[in-house]
Amino acid sequence: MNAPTTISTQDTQSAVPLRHDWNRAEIMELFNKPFMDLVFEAQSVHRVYHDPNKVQLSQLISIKTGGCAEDCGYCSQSAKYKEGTGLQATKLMEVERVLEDAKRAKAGGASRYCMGAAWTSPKDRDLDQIEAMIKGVKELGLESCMTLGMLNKCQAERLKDAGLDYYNHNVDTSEEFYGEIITTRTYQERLDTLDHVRSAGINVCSGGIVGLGEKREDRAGMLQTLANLPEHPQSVPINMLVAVPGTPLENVDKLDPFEFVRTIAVARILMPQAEVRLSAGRQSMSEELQSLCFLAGASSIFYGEQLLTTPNPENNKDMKLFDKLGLTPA
Ligand code: SAM
Ligand code: DTB
Ligand code: SF4
Repeated sequence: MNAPTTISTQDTQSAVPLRHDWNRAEIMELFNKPFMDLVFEAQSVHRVYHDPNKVQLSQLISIKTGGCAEDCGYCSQSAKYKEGTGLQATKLMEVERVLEDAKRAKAGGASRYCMGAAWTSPKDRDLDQIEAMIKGVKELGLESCMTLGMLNKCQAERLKDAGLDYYNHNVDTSEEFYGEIITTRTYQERLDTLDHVRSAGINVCSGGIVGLGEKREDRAGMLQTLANLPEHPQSVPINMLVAVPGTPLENVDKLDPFEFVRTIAVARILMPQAEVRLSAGRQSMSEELQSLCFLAGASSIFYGEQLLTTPNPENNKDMKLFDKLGLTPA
């Protein structure tokens, strides 16, 4: 790692301990700081644990799209909103097609391949196919990540045995605001899945969405939940809502971009070691806004022209920005 010469990594890591006892007032105090102070603090913490000039690239694929029984108000894939969104549901993709796409992701420069399915939870009968995908992705020399909805203990252990590196399951927002967005599964059920993933020895990828119409207090609550887990998630995706026509949130007021940067900065300060991912929403962000996110401690992005069902910037556009900033992919 190319650590800055002014800071000795050994000494500074003990000065930035990993805490799991954050209270809401402390987190709100961070959010309420002058912007420059907050971003400076986040970048200082960032440099203790990360190379500030490297950004990790994760590429997504939707291995099973739409027709989902859940009612997440932001999501294009819920069967409840299919008349409005017009999204075509698909069956689980064949392993070979997934691996062809993974090869392209690897050739394009991604280091992690994230496979998402629009399920409440996987059916045991689908797991053989899922395991073959994990094994194939690993053989290509990519890190593997899955997001398949809720998992029980047994399913998490099967995925671990297949070699899965990361499992993504977001808390999405604060416990208080959660019921405004999703009614078909509880916050506690999400935390239970994270428990099963962690206990099985799979790295946890968990974050959420901002711009759902929540308050700053809710963004603080979401980060409080994540930071106070028994271990900080190894990856923390922070998504800016992609307002999809036909979903209940299509007309929600846009979040001020500076508030998005603040959310990244606070995530970085609370979870110093985690990969904080600048996730959905980059397609409508300026280069300057994305750069502020990197300055505030984002260490990873979703890469590739498609997220799950919505567009993402083209690879060459991202690489031009990396060149301008002197960033290199990790
Ligand atoms: N169905 C699985 C689940 O919900 O656990 C996995 C896939 S789901 C699409 C993964 C995450 O993507 C959601 O938890 C949410 O945080 C994020 N997401 C989904 N739709 C989004 C949107 N329109 N804008 C921003 N983030 C979104
Ligand atoms: C996450 O936190 N964001 C990704 C991934 N985990 C699965 C998904 C973003 C989806 C954005 C909307 C879409 O493309 O459907
Ligand atoms: Fe289904 Fe996941 Fe979309 Fe919720 S976020 S509706 S669980 S695909």
